[in-house]
Amino acid sequence: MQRVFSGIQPSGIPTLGNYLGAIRNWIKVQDDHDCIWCIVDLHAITVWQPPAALQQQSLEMAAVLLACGVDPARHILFLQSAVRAHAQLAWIFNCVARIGWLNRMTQFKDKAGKDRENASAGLYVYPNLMAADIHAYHATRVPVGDDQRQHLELANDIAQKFNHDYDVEFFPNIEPLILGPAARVMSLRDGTKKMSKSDPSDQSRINLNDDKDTIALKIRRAKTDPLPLPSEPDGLADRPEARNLVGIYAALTDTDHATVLREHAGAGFGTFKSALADLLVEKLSPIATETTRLLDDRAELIRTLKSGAERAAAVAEPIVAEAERIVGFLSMR
Ligand code: AQP
Repeated sequence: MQRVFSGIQPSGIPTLGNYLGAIRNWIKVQDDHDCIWCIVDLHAITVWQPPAALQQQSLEMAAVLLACGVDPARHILFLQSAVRAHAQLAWIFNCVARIGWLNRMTQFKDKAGKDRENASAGLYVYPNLMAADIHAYHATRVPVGDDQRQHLELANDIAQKFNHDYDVEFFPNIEPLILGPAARVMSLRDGTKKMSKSDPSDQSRINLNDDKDTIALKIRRAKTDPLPLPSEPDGLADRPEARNLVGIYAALTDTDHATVLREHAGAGFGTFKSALADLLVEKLSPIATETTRLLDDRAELIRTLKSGAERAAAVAEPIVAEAERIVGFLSMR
């Protein structure tokens, strides 16, 4: 079976965007892949996280992932900081990747914003750590959204340069795992901005632990325009907020924009939002309920993460030890 690696940052409660763009796909690939699911807290601190909040968010992330259907018995679920191999390999990759490559990464530009000089050095080398996350397990498949594609190409560039510089065939090529059309969910307050768990406005997103009244209220307040829904997807071209809500409906029902519009053409947003809120409650309420149940037993969550970290380390440590040997580090073992 191909080995899959994917990570999610514990930088807040995961959102509907994380669910439709990533987590839902994780569940789908578990049947026919050997999966390593990582809560990437090393990545999370590239942006300031209050320490107590980071601990709580890490546990909440574990609970949400389990509630969504991540299977910690057949696969591996763990916290990145618990497996030292990630940081060790990332340092080697910092020395392999070229500054010019990192300068081209659009996510750094987006996340650093205008105050680039004040961004952490960690945010800048984030793609090197992501490459290390994957290569530490010799994973060959990574489920990615469009926003991560550039990072995956960089991970392959790093592997090739490492193999070339040290004259080895050690790190394999990674291929993106494409699972149907990418579901990119946008902010409920601004249809041109992606929905993010760290957006300062809670109204901009649906959190996977929102209760049904909160979901209904957020959808009712979601920004829209005064026009009714068109009958064809072309009619959504200059209407980012309308397109976003239709896209969410389509993703939740496993259809496309055209199918949703055939059903709802001519409807005003009052009617459509109410149908969308009902659908969201139907799909997300079981996740929220199960998350709350899992969070009630903190000790069991920690046990699951500890067992995951031990199994992850058993895979990654020999691979990273071999990379260190290739580089020329003197072994003290
Ligand atoms: N709005 C989104 N639509 C579709 N997919 C999304 N993802 C994130 N937001 C959306 C996908 O979720 C996975 C995990 O993301 P992450 O936590 O590692 O980082 P991120 O992409 O930066 O997610 P956030 O929610 O925006 O986090 P913050 O606010 O901390 O920056 C990725 O596969 C991503 O594509």
